Amino acid sequence: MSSSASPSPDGAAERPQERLHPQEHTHLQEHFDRTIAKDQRIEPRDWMPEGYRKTLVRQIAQHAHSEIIGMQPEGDWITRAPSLRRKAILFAKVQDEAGHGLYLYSAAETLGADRQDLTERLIEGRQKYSSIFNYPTPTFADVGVIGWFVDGAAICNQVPLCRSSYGPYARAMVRVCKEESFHQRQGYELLMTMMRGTEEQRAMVQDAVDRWWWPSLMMFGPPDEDSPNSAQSMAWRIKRHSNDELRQKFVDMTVPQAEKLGVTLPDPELRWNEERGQHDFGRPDFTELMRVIKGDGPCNAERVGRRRTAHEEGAWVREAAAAHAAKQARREEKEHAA
Ligand code: BYC
Repeated sequence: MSSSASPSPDGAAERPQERLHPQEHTHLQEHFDRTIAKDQRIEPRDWMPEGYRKTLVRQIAQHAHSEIIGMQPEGDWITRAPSLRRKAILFAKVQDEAGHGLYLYSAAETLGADRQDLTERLIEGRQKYSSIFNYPTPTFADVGVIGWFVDGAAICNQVPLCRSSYGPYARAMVRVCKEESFHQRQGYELLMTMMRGTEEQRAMVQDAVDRWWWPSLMMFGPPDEDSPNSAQSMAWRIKRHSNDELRQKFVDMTVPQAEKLGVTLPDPELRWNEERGQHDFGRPDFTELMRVIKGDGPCNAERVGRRRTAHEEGAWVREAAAAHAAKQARREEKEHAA
């Protein structure tokens, strides 16, 4: 944590009270509002309302935590992948997720958050991560379905975030989305291969589809009428579409892909609505979403426990890196003085 900041309950370091003349504050607020209205970017050095900064730290930290926790369900299959090719692909994908987490923690740092502090908030259950990563991966078909559904949902949600009003977040999303597209295709290609295989493999794919469909729809968050953050986040252009709009987009994108693959999506209410030009679909069980978010999903304890162990076991690496950086700085100081 920087010396000019002190901890606040949400991980967004509290900035020292700015002693601004009320007129100056009004001027800065007007400039901020104009920048947002013109669809231009807010950058780290720009003045921003405290609520805007805290909302970004909340969303970006949650997003970073999701990428890091999200390595676990698929990572479990690296040692058991059925071929060298599948192992190499999965390795690359899980590594990409680590990279996404790191860009996102860096983006949160530009807002004054501290990475160590954010990690501690995650493992103490004070910050959230996506509900989707609290479901188990009992078969290799789960790896394919995560790529198809979860990365597909991530693309729907994150492509609009490339136009988010905060510069570092929007720019991180460009790279992340390119990689998510590759992830989605690898998942779909894996499922295509399995569907061309044996009866048992086809049944495995259908079973994974049945288990992941509803949790994937829940990834988009509560319905719009129960989403406390959406209105303000959309006014600030942090979020560009509502949770329900993105859920609809995902359904419309996925239905033809399911048909081509030869699987059935487990929703008896799913049908094309000619009038709306979109699919009608059933309502996800949002009480399950809330239960999982609160920590009571099938794998919450396992996921957070593993993250805690990894963090504790990595303490010596952080200490060694800090000692090396301090030594380097002392050497440079000496060289300057000489
Ligand atoms: N899970 O007012 P709302 C990936 C929380 S990584 C858990 O609608 P908001 C990938 C929400 O935080 C996928 N919590 O909130 C990685 C809020 O609680 P707080 C992650 C959820 O922020 C590896 C409360 O419920 N993607 O793709 O306007 C492998 C009320 O919700 C969930 C991102 O993080 C949930 N599903 O909208 C493969 C994308 N839904 O914080 C793939 C960026 C809601 O007020 N994030 N909550 O205590 C977003 O777009 C938005 O934060 C959300 C929620 C749409 C998720």
